[in-house]
Amino acid sequence: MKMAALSMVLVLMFGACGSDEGQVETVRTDEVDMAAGQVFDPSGAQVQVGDTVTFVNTSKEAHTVTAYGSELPAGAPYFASGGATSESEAREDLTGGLIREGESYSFTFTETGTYRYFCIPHEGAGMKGTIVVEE
Ligand SMILES: [Cu+2]
Repeated sequence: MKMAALSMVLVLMFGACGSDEGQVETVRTDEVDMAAGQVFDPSGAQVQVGDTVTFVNTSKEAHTVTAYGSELPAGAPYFASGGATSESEAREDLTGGLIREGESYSFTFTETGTYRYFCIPHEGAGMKGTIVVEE
């Protein structure tokens, strides 16, 4: 009986830290901070379709919220701070999308699926995030 309980715990532990590429650890929240250290916090957020996610810059640096255009769920509109309508447009107009200290950007997700996004100036530093929109 004790052994069975122990294996159960091990299975749960391995399940939780599975390194599947498509596996994203998400937190149920509609607020994502652009935090010190050039990170989105939480990097994985989960909301329901129709929810508005607000990205708040709690750091001293300016950031962008820029969707990876090629990874949008089918039928989902493109989103980026500054209002660019494509990833290339956002990349070309970097300053237009900047969110400064204390400012925020909100987007309402009307299609279910997994959205990956990044911060243009800090993409190389790994400042990326995922929004999972559930039914
Ligand atoms: Cu950034």
